[in-house]
Amino acid sequence: MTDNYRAEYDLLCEKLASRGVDVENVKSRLKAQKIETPSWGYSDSGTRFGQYQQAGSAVTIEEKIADAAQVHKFTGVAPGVAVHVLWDFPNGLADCETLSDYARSLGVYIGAINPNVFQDKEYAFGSITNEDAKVRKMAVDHMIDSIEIGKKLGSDLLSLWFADGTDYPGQGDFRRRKNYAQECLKTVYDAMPEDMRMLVEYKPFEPAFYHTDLADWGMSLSFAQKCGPNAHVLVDLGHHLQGQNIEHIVAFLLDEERLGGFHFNNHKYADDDLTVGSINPYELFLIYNELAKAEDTPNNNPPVAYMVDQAHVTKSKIDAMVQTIMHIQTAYAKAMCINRKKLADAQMAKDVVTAETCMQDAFNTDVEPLLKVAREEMGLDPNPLEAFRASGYWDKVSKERGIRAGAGGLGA
Ligand code: RM4
Ligand code: MN
Ligand code: MN
Repeated sequence: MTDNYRAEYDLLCEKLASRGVDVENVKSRLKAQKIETPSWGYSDSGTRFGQYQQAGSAVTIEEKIADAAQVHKFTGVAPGVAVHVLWDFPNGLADCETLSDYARSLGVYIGAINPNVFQDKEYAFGSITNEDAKVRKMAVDHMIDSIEIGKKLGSDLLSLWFADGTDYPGQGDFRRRKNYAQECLKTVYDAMPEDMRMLVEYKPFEPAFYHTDLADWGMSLSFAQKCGPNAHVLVDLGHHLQGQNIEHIVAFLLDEERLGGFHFNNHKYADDDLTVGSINPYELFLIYNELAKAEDTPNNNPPVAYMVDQAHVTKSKIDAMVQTIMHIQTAYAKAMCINRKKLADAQMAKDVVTAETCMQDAFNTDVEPLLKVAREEMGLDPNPLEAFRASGYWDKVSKERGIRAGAGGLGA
């Protein structure tokens, strides 16, 4: 790509000014948005049919943090690294002693703490919904240990996903399980320090075949509301049925002041963990439209935690994560290019075509020059993916690390 983006940027500024868009404001918001990448996105992953190893995949938490630090180095907006307790800290707290300092030395920090109550054999019939009180306690204790890890690592986010569900009608009692879950969540909530937030993720399918106990945003919201003001809903984009209107859910949760954060990814069929924006960039844009609007007229919604939940099987891992950040920035930038006044007028005038055109015009705007200028102003290379590739980091670590066993989070 020729980089006369400055001239293109000037033209874009004129176009955006005519839409009532303040470009300086757009750039400063792009620079301020922080997106967390997941430690498990840098290790080997696979499908339920097999594990695939890549030369260079991270094994230790230190390697995962080092890889995440590269994504931050080249994008400037990804300083947080979400961690998965069992995969990253097999020895619990003992593994965390010097980790914050290490992360900080690389310019990043530890973000959301993800307990894991889905892999141990005890959880075959559920964790917080298990009929066996001992198993429920085991799950609660693990989450409370995870809070301690979070405190040690300076994290203020406890991010919860449960694989709980049943495979056949009659297998479990929905309401009894609901009440077990609520009781456990409240116990964990009460163990959090005041400045910690609980994020409750939902998923309508998988691994259970017949029902999942936290199946949708309404259930997460209900659990969160009953826990207290620091419990919020986490929207994982892959965790929706086909055709579901995610931006509507986002708007509703924002209005309820309970939108805690995102797990960004995209899906074609189910929870495919594809790069966010790769299948349906318009959906991502429409989600960002709700977020950008909420920033214009803030209520008491908590700060939204922007997190990525993608484990790439066939893409090169750091490349994919840099690309992910770029897709997110593109959607956000386009959402800020909407002519808000024209849209509001069209809505009032019941002019559906003009209203939709406002959305399409923004979505079809080439925001690349703007993103490049914003990056340049941050002291970054305007083309992060090319710059990362040219840095030689991946060649170096893939040679040094090679293919190794134990580089697995997911399913390893
Ligand atoms: C789940 C969910 C969780 C993630 C696990 C590995 O589907 O998305 O957030 O931690 O996968
Ligand atoms: Mn997720
Ligand atoms: Mn998922």
